[in-house]
Amino acid sequence: MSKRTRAWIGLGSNLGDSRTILQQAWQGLGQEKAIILITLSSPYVTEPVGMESEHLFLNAIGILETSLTPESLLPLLQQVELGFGRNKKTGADGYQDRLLDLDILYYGDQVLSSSDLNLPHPHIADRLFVLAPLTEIDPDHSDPLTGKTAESMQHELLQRMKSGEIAFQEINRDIWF
Ligand code: PH2
Ligand code: MG
Ligand code: MG
Repeated sequence: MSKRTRAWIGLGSNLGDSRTILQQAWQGLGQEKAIILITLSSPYVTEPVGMESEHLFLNAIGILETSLTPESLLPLLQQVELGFGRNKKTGADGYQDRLLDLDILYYGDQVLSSSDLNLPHPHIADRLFVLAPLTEIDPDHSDPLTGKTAESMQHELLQRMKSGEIAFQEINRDIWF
């Protein structure tokens, strides 16, 4: 029995039946032999951040345990994205509307940067759609790079929004079904 590591996964969708897609994607990951699901946050309805789109996102955070390395978890997540109809990346710059996005936010306390994977995920501190669900399910989780807890990162981000340093990010906690 190989060692299991905890991974924090960001789930997002702004096309199609996002609620069903996120739930089915998460339950589908739980069918993998090498994955044990621990917790899924509430869904959050969020405005698109860092991209222009008419379509609101549904976002959530899940915690799982896995014997897979981050390098083998990543292609598995990409397979699940494709299974839910996500198009392969186009050459265009910027973010596209998507049926399903699964990102590895943290993998244990591992810090790594390669051409296809950066850990921790580089944008966590700037995204309320990550920090709100993370604070909901794991407020004391500390970032391996900065040592800051999820709750304190959320607090700092909200302060930056209130001071007008960055734009407000609309977010509303919802329920699954
Ligand atoms: N994902 C992005 C870019 N912008 N905005 C919201 N609200 N939710 C997302 O999941 C999201 C985004 C890139 O992956
Ligand atoms: Mg993403
Ligand atoms: Mg992604």
